[in-house]
Amino acid sequence: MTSPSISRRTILRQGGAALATVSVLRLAGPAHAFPRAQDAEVVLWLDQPEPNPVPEAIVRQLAWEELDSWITPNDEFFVIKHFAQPELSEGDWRLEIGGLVDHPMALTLDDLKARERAEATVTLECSGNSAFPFNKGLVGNAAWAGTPLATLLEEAGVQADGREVVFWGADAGEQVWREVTITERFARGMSLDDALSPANLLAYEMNGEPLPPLHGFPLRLIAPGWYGVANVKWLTRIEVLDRRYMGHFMARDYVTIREEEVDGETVWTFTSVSRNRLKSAPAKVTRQGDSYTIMGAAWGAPIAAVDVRIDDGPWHSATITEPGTDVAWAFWEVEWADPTPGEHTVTSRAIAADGEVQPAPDDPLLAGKTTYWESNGHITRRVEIV
Ligand SMILES: Nc1nc2c(c(=O)[nH]1)N[C@H]1C(S)=C(S)[C@@H](COP(=O)(O)O)O[C@H]1N2
Ligand SMILES: [Mo]
Repeated sequence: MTSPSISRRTILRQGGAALATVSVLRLAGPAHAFPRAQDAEVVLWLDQPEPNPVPEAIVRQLAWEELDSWITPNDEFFVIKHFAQPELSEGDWRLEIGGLVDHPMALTLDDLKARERAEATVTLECSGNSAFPFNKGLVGNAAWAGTPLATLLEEAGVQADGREVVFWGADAGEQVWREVTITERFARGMSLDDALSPANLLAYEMNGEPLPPLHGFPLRLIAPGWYGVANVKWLTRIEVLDRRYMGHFMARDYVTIREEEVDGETVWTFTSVSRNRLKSAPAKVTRQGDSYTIMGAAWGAPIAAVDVRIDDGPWHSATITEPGTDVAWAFWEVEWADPTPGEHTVTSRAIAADGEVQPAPDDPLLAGKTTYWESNGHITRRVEIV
């Protein structure tokens, strides 16, 4: 957490006065996915993230202007934790598999590593990302390695009445349900069908290193295509139930409430945060001499195209510079010809391979949403051209 990028960002966050004098930042280091950024200057956004009010929960976020590689390095990958971080030692740690299975198991990390190895590059986004001025960077892309969940569940022998698979973390905290105060562990459930997806990994490696403690050491679930919350860290138990699991993070928090009109009547619907939604974000504006480029990312679905607009002007097609995959972000860029000096807004929208378009903030789907989760509307950033 003392990486140069973080300390530099901390400096950038020290308010508007410092920003006004340091409105341009010289990029250092390799620029793998944004090659033209090599010796370009980054023009910092005017709307820098506000100070994080919950440092114990949002430990770290992506600094968009520093994005220069398709893979997010471990020490720049955002961190969300809801409870105090558990200290797990590899020696004592076991993964239990229990509930409605014929062969309950208790596996060591070595047992898991001895099993079939699988790798997947997966973008994780917290479903609370970009809902507030302080959380603009709760997204990252990493190469995860581990063992497939499905084969392990098959070996455990899920019984005929098994419907749901619950993933338990080692972390816990106090919650009040009605008048009862309990100590609840972080846990998330998935239907058996969803859990058996061959894409799901029990991951013990992140970008070629053992899973870092902040990201769930020794083991976490990686559920490609699901919002961050489904990817349970510090995993200790997998349990098969015959009914849905309704813990805090399924049924109270991470619940999206929408107001809808059905047959002329207003109804509110409640859904648990699950699969990713289509989204994009402008990452940075760079300048080389007099020419400006806008770069960004798009994720949440296989990306077919990205459009960008300046102020209230027309949409321009961006060039996809890294195509991404169905579960890993794409990168894009577009030239910004002759910007006029002064303040401008930059907005992007992603178009998925199936034709779905990232919704505008006034789309009924978003306008009727009363909770902040799954805020996947167009993102607008502000920039000043001097
Ligand atoms: N055990 C446990 N797993 C967890 C969490 C947590 O608080 N405890 N937070 C979840 C949420 S809300 C997100 S967005 C992702 C963040 O993963 P990261 O910190 O590795 O980026 O982890 C998920 N898994
Ligand atoms: Mo999250």
